[in-house]
Amino acid sequence: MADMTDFRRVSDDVRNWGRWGEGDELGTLNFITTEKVQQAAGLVKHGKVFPLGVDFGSSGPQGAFHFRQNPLHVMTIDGGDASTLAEYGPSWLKNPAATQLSEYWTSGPMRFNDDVIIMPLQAATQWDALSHVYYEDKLYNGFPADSVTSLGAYHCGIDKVDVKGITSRGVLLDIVRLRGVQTFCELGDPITPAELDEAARRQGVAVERGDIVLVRTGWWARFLETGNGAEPGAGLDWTCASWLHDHEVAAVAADNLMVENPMPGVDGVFLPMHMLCLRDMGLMLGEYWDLNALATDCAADGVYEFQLIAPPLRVTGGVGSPVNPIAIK
Ligand code: UVW
Repeated sequence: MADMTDFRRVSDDVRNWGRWGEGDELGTLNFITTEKVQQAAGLVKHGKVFPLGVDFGSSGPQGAFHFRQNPLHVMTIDGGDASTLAEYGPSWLKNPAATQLSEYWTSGPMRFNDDVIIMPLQAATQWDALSHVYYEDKLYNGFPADSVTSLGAYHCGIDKVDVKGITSRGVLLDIVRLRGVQTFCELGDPITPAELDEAARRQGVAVERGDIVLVRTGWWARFLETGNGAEPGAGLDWTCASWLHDHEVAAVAADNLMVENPMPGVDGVFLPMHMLCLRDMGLMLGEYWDLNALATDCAADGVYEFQLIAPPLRVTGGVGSPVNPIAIK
């Protein structure tokens, strides 16, 4: 197994600090040029739309890890309020909200419902911002780790990438299909750089500079069958960080919970690929993306490239964001 010496050699190789300037907070999204956005838009041939986001609700994949919960969604105004106020009148509860709502609802037919959601930004389909993972007190581009405070990420927050959309050419690499497995790639053999190359070769697609690469491991399909959000499956081996670097990829996303393989490929190091991608390369990771319908269509028409549109929310100082990505062919 690799050790910290191997890890440090790779981290030196892939580090993009200073590549786009000392103040850069976009990282590899800099590979997405105006020409790239144009090229991606040109991939829309049929108007077929594939939403890649999963449900944000109580049946989501969280719960096994005690530090993350599924979204808590509650109604704050609903039809019951309208009926009760009509029956008991505005002063029944001595509540200024009730008084105000009755003013809206005394004349005319309009009623409305409101709701609130409380959730970790990492609960379901998401982008990891560059400030999500760090080591040795440094974020991407050498920004100090303590610039992420209780007020939010001063550097490398998700709000900093808004200028990029995020949109580019998306390429699906379907490892479920490559391995010929029934539903998902079980824990055991991590997905290697050679397999990414082989998937691209067999699918007849080239991974190019500025692409957003989507890797299908089948994990989400398995979760829909079992409801077990803690079941580990095969993810990208940590050496895939070098592959992503060499291909000058803009971002990578997968249908599983952490993109990378859960078993450490570097002795004693948890999430080495997160450390290399987010902190050293400045490459964002997307997790819990539902790639099933897109993969079915790609297998049917043999086209594994598309326009991908995946803007995060502008959460001020957020270290991640929910997203409902869309692939369009
Ligand atoms: C961690 O769990 C630290 O990261 P992620 O949610 O990106 O897998």
